[in-house]
Amino acid sequence: MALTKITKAELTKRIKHHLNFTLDDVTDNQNKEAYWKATSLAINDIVVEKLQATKARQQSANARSVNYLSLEYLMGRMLSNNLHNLGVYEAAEAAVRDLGHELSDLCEQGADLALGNGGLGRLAACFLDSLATLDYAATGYGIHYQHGLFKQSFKDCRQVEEPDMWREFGNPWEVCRPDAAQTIALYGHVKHETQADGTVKSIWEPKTHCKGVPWDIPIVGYNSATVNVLRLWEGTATEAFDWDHFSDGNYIHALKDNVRAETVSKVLYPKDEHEAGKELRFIQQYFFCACSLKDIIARHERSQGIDWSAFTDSTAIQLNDTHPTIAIVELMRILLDEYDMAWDESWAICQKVFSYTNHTLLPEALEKWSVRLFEKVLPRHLEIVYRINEDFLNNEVNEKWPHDFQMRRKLSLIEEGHERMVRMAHLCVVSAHKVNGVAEIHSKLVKQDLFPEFDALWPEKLTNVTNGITPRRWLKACNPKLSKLLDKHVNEDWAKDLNNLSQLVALADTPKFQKEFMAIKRENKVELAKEIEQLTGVVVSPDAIFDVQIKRLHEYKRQHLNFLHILALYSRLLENPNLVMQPRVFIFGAKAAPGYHLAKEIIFAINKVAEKINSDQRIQGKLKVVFLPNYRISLAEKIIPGADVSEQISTAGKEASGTGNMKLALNGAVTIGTLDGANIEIAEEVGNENIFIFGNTVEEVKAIKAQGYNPYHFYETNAELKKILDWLDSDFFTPGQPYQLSAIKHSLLDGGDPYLVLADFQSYSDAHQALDIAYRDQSRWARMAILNTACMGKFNSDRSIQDYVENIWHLAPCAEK
Ligand code: 26Q
Repeated sequence: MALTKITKAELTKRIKHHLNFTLDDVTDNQNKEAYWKATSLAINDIVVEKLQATKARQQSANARSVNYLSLEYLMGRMLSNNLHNLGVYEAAEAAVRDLGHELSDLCEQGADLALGNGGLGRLAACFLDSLATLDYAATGYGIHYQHGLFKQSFKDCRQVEEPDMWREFGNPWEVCRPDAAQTIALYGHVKHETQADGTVKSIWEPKTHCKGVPWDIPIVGYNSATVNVLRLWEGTATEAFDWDHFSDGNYIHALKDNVRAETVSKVLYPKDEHEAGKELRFIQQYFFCACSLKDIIARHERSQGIDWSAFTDSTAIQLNDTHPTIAIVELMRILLDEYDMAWDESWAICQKVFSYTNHTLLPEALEKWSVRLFEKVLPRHLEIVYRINEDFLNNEVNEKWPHDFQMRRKLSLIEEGHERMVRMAHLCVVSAHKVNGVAEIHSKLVKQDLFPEFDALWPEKLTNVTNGITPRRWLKACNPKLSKLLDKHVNEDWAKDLNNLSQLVALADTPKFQKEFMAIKRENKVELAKEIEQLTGVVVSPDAIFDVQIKRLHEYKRQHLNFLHILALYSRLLENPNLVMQPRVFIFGAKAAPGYHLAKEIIFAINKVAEKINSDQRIQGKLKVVFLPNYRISLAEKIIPGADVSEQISTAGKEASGTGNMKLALNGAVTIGTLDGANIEIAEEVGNENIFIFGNTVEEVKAIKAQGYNPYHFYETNAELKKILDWLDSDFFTPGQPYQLSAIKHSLLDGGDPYLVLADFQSYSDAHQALDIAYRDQSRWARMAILNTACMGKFNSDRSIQDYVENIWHLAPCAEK
C-alpha cells in the first residue's frame, strides 16, 4: 500500500467529522482556516495509521537507522506536500470541492514551520522527505522553538523584525509525547573519587535540571510505505529543577547565572556572527543533543537490551554542521560515567556512530565556545574534551609530526589566545568516521584549505556529498502546471527518479514543446505578478524578464553586486531612454540577521532605489525592482515557478553549495552565476551554453587576495562604476538627505571590498548583456530553459541520501514486503 487508497466520499466524511467534533461545529462555510484544519486532521489520521505500521515494520526488521541531529528544520507548510506524497491530492481536491472550497486555497492556510534560517535548515527538511521516500528508517531531532525565524516587514524601506507565532492557531500535524520526556542536567561541579582499584572516577554533581518534552511531526514518504518522525524537544521545568539555589543567599545572582528551563526552547537564534558566544545558544545545543541521545539509547534498549556492539550496528548519528557537536561528548560521558565503560571502548563506539557535515569555509562562521563557558555549564564535558585532545595530540599528531609544537597548536581542539576556546569543528573531525562537504568544490576546499592536516592524517575521512532538493515540494507541489506538462511527456514517474526528466532533452528544439513550456512559464509569471502587486503595490509586466535573487542577506552572497548592476542599467536608461533591452523586473527576497548592520543597509538601499526607479516615467517601464517582504518557504514556492533568471553570484569559494540554485533551474530558470558551490555542477549538467558564468574563479580570487586587492583600482578605471558609486553619496535617491546610502560605497572602497564586488562587476555586467540578447531570441531562451529543467536529475535529494547511505550510514531500506 505505497499509494494510499481513499475515496472522495470517505475523505468528505472524515473532514466533516473533524469540522463537527474536533473543531466543534463549524457552521461558517467561509472559514477557510477551519476547513484547512479539518482537512489536515483528516489526512493526519491516515498518516498516523501509516506511521504505526512503519514503526512496527522497522522494529521487527531491527532496521539500522540514521538519527539526523539539526538545530534547524525549515519544513514550510505541510498539507499540500502530505497530500502529494500520499497520492491523495486529486481525491482531496474533489472532496474539498464538494464542501465548497478549492484545495489550493486551503493549502495556503496555516503558518510555515519556519524553524530554521536558510539552506541548512531546508536541506534537513528535504533529506527527511527523501529518507522516507526511499524507505530508510530515520529520525530527525531538533528543538520545538516557540518562535521560529522572525517575521520581516519594511517600514520606511528598513527591515523591521517581529516574533514568529507559528503555533498561534495550532499545528494539526504534531503530537505531544509527555510519556517520552527526558530530563537533563546542567551546571554544577565535578567531584573526583578514588576507587578501590586506585583509579579516579569523575562524578558530575549538576546544579540544575531541565526537562525536554518531545513533539512528533510525521514525515510522509512519496509513494512509499514509510512515515518517519521528526522529534522536536520543548523545554519545561521539572520537579527536579532546583529552585533552592534561588533562595540560598543571593537570589539575583542565582537568577543571572541560571537559565530558566522554559527559556531553552523559546526562540531560534538568527544566523548572526555578532551574536556568537551566547550562553543560551550553547544550552540549546546541549539540551537537544542530550534529550535526543537518551531517546536513541532508550529506543535501542527497548528492542535489544543494553548491548553496545548491537548499538553501533543499529545506529548512525549525523551532525548537521557543528551545532550538535556536544552530542559526541555527551555519548562519551554516558558510556564512561553511567555505564562504567572503559575509555577506549567508549571512544570506539563514538567514532563508529558519528559523522559530520560541514556547511561553511568562512573562518568567522566556524563555531568556537569559550573554555570558561564550557566549564561553567558542562564541567564534566570539558574534562572529556581535554582527554580527547590529549590522546589526539599525543598519539595521532605526535606519530605523524613528532615534537612539532606548531602542528600541535594548530590542530589542538583548544585554541590558545587571550581567551581559550574549544574548536567545535576540530572536535567533529577528530571524532567522526566521515566528514563531508556539500558540493564538489566545497569538499575539495575542505580538504585543501580548511583541514589539510586532518586530510593527511586520515585520507579516507573527508568526502563529498553534493546537496539536493526534493522534487516533490520543489516541482510537483509548487508548480502544478509544469508538472502536468512533464507527466504528459515523460514516461516514468519523474518525481521518484528525477533523471527521467532527461527525456525532455529530445524535445528542447521542438517548436511545439517550446511553446507549451514557455506558455506555462508565462502563466506562472502572471500569478507571480499578482503576488508582487499584492505584497508591494508595484505593477509588473509578465513580458519582462523576471530576474530573481532569493536567499539570506549576506555580503558574500553579494546582493549588493546585483544592486550595483541595477544602478548601472538605470543610469544607461536615463542616458538613453531608447536603449534596446528586454524589460526587466528584479525580484529580491531576503532576511538580514537583526544584528548585521551592513546587510540591513543593503535592504534599505535596494528599497530606496526601487521606489525611485518604479515611479520614474522616463524609463518607460523597462526596469522594475521589488523587494518582497518576509521571504520564507511558502513565498519561495510562489516565486520559483515564475522565475526566468536565477542569481547565484557569491564570491567564488564562499558559498558551500547553495540549493536555491537547484530549485530555480529545476523550474526552468536560467542561472547567472559564479563558479562557486553547486553552480559548477549545475554548469556541468546543463552545459556551458545554457548558463551565464562570470567572475573570478576560486584560484583567481586567491591570487587577487595574495597580490593585495585594491578596490580603488576598479573605481578609478571604470567610469560607469565610479558614477554609480558616487550616486550613493548624493541625494538622488533620498531627496534632501545625501549620504543615506553611503555605507555600501564605504564598505566597497575604504572597507576593502572583502568579497570582491568591484573586481567582478564588469564581468557580471557583460554576462547580463549576453543574457538580455539570449532572452530576446525566444526559441533560444526556451531551449535553454527546457534544458535546465531536463538536466537537474543529479540534484534530487534522493540521490544525496543514497550517497550518504552508501558511503556514510550503510542503511538498508525497510520497505513493505
Ligand atoms: C551560528 C551561531 C549562532 C547562531 C546561529 C548560527 C548559525 C545558524 C545557521 C550558523 C549557520 C547557520 C546556517 C548555515 C547555512 O544555512 N549554510 C548553508 O547550508 C546550505 C546547505 O548545505 C548550503 O547550500 C549553503 O551554501 C550554506 O551557506
